[in-house]
Amino acid sequence: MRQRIRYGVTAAALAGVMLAASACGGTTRGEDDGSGGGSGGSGEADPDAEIPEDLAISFLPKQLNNPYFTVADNGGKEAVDELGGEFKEVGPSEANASSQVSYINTLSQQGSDVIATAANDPNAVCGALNQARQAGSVVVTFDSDADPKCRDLFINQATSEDLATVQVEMIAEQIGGEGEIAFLSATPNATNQNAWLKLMEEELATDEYSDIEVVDTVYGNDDDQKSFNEMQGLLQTHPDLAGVVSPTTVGLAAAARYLGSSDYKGEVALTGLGTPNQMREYVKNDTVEEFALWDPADLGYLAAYAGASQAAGRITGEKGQTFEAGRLGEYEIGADGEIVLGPPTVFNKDNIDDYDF
Ligand code: RAM
Repeated sequence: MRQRIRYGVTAAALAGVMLAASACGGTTRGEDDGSGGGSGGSGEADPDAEIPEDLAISFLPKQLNNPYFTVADNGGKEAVDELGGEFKEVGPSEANASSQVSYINTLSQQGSDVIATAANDPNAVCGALNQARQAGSVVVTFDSDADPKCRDLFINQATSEDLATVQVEMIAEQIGGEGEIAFLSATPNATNQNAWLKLMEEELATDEYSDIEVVDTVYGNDDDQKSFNEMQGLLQTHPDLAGVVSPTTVGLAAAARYLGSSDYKGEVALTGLGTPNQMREYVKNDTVEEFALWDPADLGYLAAYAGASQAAGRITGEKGQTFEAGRLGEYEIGADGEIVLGPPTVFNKDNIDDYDF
């Protein structure tokens, strides 16, 4: 077990740090020599603070064995290696609402300096995350946020509005602007998918899309077999279905597998968010025309740099602060501690072979 780093500061300064920390519900570990010092989200940032070499930076994805998170966490490892820290990846095998709680508790007990996690539920993880913060961890959510009260920073893959718009535009185009569509989502509690679903429904309710009707939303729970079965169920339940949007890499790949070997191939459009490596064969065999994603490795990489920067005191989570994220360059913190990676990429036959993740 890793020993917690103690603040090497005077009693008066320490009292100040603790006051600031208790006001915002979190503290971070500082450096032994007192040159860096931790910050709890409201203290002064020191952009020149050294990032300590031995930071323990742990990744806790929604679930292990999801290729998307394997790539994201490996991006995190790349950053941690560059920073000379200790990387760890732990996580549940299923993306249930409360499946991450015991992992958060263990990481906190082990003295992880940074916990980078994609929340399966915005609230179920809250108590454990806040306990970890009180014990000194910086909590960075990436991919899927927790309640902002329970984390320091959120690394969003793109703005939720951009992700909703790109998926609505793709499905509208692929079904010729009219017909019934359905959503095949991840888990019912996922913060990220729920945000995108809400915005997609709002966009589809505007005049521009008045000829498109959303007839169903089903949940594959980011489980391959359940997603496959749910796709089959959608097609059987709605004989007039023109298209399906699956805003999850697990759901989209499973749905494409079902669609590609069914009589619906070429009749029903399928799009959403997927990894190029999982979707390549379905794009090449004309099951799927176009889908979108960001680079998951960049997302993990940015999460690690952001967490390390906050643990070092370079940033405190305030809007407008900036930090260097290695090969990705400089990023700025937005409202509510949110940092946006960048716009999504659309993949189709023309460009899919340019990507390998
Ligand atoms: C799945 C997960 C993840 C989501 C991607 C698009 O891998 O649900 O949270 O961001 O799909």
